[in-house]
Amino acid sequence: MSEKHPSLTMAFGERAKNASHPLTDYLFRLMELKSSNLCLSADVYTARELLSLADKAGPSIVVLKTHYDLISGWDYNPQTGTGAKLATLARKHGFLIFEDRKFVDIGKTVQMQYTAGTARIIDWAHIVNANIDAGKDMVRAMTEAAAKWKERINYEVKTSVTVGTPVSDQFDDGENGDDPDRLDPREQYTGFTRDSRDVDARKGSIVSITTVTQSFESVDSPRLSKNINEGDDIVFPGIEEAPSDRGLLLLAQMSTKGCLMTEEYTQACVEAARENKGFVMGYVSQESLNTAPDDNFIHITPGCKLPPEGEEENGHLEGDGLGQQYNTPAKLICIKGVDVVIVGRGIILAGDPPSEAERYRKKAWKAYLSRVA
Ligand code: 6AU
Repeated sequence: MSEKHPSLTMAFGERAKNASHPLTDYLFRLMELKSSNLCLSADVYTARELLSLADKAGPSIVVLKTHYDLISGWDYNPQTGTGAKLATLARKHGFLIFEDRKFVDIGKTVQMQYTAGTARIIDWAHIVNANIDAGKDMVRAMTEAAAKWKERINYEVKTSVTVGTPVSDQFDDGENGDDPDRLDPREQYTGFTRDSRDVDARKGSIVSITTVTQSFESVDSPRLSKNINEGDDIVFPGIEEAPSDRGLLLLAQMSTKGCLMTEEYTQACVEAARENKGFVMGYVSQESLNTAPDDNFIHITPGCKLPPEGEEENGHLEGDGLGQQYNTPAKLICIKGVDVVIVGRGIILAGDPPSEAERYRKKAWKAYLSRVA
């Protein structure tokens, strides 16, 4: 890490102006607005706890980090489920959602894990992260998947329904039956009603056909309009809604004892970030990796804890006994040069998590102010 890199002394508001990713620009401005560079790692057990914690700690944070797969009772409904509820809280309190999925696989598999399946992570998480052990092509695969998704959600679904008398070739069961696009409910669905008196339907006469055609119409709002219910559209004052762009953080270094990520691996992350600036926002790392003159990546850092209130801040912090190691916000932000600290158990296990989140917010912000002073 070069101590003199301009990103270490530049205010977040200034860095927003040079950001190559719309979400990084937004996040830097949000950080200035809320005087916060705190990410809460909401590693709790149930969806109810997650939503309650997000609502209560929301005012102190700029990023809420999830591990959706450790939450019991996660509701997958795209309109009313846990992801949609988190998105509502994110708009209300002004924070971004970061699903800590640590993707690592061949490009095609990762594209599917990111955009499809039960969780449809891309629909509700502004940010995800990836371990690029599989190689840099995986980052390109995710970049392409996110671009396709964005193209798609920027169009609102328009539905028209027609009912008509059938003509014989309209009910050839085999026709289009193998076309997967036809099965996508957002594109086209055709259903038909058989005469209910014919129980086995073999000789049934078709009395009506209902065709539901859905077309896409361009909309300006960055949000997924189909996910918004009445009363859920409160937006945090002082800044516009987050852009609909999606962003990636590369897991370049880990906080754990004996981590096997080599310097060569970390350097490959730096190259992948520079090659995919339109999608990669920055890194999950333990220090600043901005070295080229125009590097302006954001660094989000776990393994952060404060000693209990009133205790010496420069003393040694115990790990968790399972490999996790901790540093204070002051060390990570002022000495290591990272931008946002991620805190999980330091806040969650406190007697009063929202006020502990506020204590971390103040400490981390003070460290940032002294770095740029
Ligand atoms: O503050 P903690 O130790 O309770 O939680 C730290 C959180 C956990 C980890 O899965 C995550 O941060 N994490 C990561 C991430 C964010 O990718 C990388 C890493 O090197 N160390 C780490 O703890 O949810």
